[in-house]
Amino acid sequence: MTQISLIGAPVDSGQRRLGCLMGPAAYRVAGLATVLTELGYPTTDLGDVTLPPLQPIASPNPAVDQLAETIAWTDALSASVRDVLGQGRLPVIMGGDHSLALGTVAGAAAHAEAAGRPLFVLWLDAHSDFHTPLTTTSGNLHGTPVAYIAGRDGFEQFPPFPAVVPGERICLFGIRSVDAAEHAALHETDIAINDMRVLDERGIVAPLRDFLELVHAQNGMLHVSLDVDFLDPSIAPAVGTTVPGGATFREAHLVCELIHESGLMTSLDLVELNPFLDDRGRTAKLMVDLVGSLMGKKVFDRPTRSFN
Ligand code: 4U7
Ligand code: MN
Ligand code: MN
Ligand code: MN
Repeated sequence: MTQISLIGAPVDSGQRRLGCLMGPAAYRVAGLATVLTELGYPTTDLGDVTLPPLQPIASPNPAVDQLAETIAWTDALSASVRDVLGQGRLPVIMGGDHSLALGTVAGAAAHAEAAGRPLFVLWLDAHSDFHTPLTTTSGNLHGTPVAYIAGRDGFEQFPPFPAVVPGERICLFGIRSVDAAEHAALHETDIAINDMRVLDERGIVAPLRDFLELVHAQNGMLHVSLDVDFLDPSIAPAVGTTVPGGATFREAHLVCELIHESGLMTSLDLVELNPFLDDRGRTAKLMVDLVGSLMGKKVFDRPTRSFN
């Protein structure tokens, strides 16, 4: 049975609305470890990663906010994720804003490279997060991790990304807010763009299976990065960057169930939960339920199609 390590990542430096740093505490209160244990996974909570005191770092783009903190989180979380994967365990990162993925995916990429396996990234999000520190106008670095992972220029102040993930191995899923600079840059890549228009037309199953089949065919590792704003704000209000028209309750569960059935996920980020904006914990509880589905909780046990 897979062993799980929960990593608390109270990252709040990637955007300006305070509160994401309470995310790890909210996941604990909502019972994440208990859900995993009840599903039969030996689960260890490693506690929260912390940062030493930092000196400010200036960016060539004056809009960029909290660069030193975000670089330090990148270093620290990359090391934690790499370490957990090296122990043969499944890291589940309890965020924290999405800038934490600069580090978590770097750690996964370093591990995959050492293991001689290709890393794939499934990005469940309303946004494409394809800015660089040079193109962002908001200055909020939570809008940049996909660009870092894909090896775009502009991250010279960050640790070099260990093994760039080619566009064919990245799948954006659920997006419905893409800035002009991101849109232009995405056109130059082979990243799979499953925006809501595509999902409305094809449904979520076919495009997701297409991607999971690629991962399976190449014996890949699969990092899943789940941004709360992937979900429709009517079911998941506790996020700073709500965008209407997101995944429904059942679409989100079905995505998670299909990922589980594939048996392919090797690391998971839970990001952008802002418990200060929640409605009696409902978003935190929904995220925990989705992790349940990702890890095999089902309504009814029946034989399922599998990729293995
Ligand atoms: B998230 C934005 F301008 N693109 O750069 C930006 F719309 O991790 C949003 O997906 C980024 O929540 C959202 O600030 C980052 C904006
Ligand atoms: Mn995001
Ligand atoms: Mn988002
Ligand atoms: Mn286009």
